[in-house]
Amino acid sequence: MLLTVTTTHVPATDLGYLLVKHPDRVHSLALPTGTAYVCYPEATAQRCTAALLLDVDPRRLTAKTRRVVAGLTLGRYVNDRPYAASSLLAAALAELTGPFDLIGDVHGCRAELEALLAKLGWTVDRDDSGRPVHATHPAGRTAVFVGDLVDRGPDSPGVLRLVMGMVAAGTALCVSGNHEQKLLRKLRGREVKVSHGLAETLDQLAAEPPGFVAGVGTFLDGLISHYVLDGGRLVVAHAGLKEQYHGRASGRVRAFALYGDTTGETDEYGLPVRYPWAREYRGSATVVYGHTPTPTAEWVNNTICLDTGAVFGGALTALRYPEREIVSVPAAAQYYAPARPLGPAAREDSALNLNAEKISILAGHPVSRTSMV
Ligand SMILES: [Mn+2]
Repeated sequence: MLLTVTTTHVPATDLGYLLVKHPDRVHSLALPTGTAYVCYPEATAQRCTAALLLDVDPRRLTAKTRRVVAGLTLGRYVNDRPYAASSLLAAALAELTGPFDLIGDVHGCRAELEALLAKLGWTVDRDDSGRPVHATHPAGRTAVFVGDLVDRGPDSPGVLRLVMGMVAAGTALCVSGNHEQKLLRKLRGREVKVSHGLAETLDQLAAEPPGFVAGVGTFLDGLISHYVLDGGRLVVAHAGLKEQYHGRASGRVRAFALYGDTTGETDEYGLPVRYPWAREYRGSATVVYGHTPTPTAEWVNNTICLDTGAVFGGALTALRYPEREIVSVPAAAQYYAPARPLGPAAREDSALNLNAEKISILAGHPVSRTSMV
């Protein structure tokens, strides 16, 4: 985090007295979470700027909190990156009030993303080859992607190029989906199972220059797992987030945000069973997420899933916030066959499979059928 303060009150270097930090020196202070630096990029009698840089050391943060969490089967996948530092950023963004255009799981459907942005009133900028690289909205809206930009679809690099441009320019935010995490691990040389549409993304990235792929790695590594926006009234996480986790940082919070409330069980399609956290949600913050494809985006207790299965031939869906208006474009094709038919919305979900029923009885509360991971 970087904070700068500038004064033009002559003599401007009096700022140094005010901060008790000499303008000619670089000051550093060790903190429990990292190191704080204060320096002066400019210090003249007319104009003086002090800069505070907080360099968070994620290893120091995680070393304090790392412990074996019972039941956290995904722990080894989520404890390897600076989630705690990210959480500081998640909370720091709470002052962003929108308006937002929140966009569901794109999964490489670049043409549908372009169509959706156009329908929402965005103007897409292109490079010399005609590829979309940036977009702006005349009303200054901010796009928020709920993650799973990549895999299965026809043009994951094209989606990344556009979203990376928007994020870099500050017209979009993006949380990480589970597919971003898996792609990042693959790009970092880790052993991952090339499944669920990752092979398509890797093939597509192989046609891109190494510099672009390196940029993708940096982008994915910088994605945090949830945002708290609009003064705490809006929470965005790929798989949703229950109230007690909002603005919090831990491996368990991160696992929930990326993968949902998994039980460790799988259903008859080999897909993970998840607790229907949204049906029990009673929080005041609106929670917007994706991850579980449903035929239509529906409100469940002040939460909404925007994944309407574009890559499976459904639609790409956005939520205008604070208007709470749903905007959708149909997919031009079914790009990928779903592992099982698209399930009903959580509210209507009554057809529990055997595994889920068993767990429901054991756990003493209802369980939803799962869907694509
Ligand atoms: Mn997902």
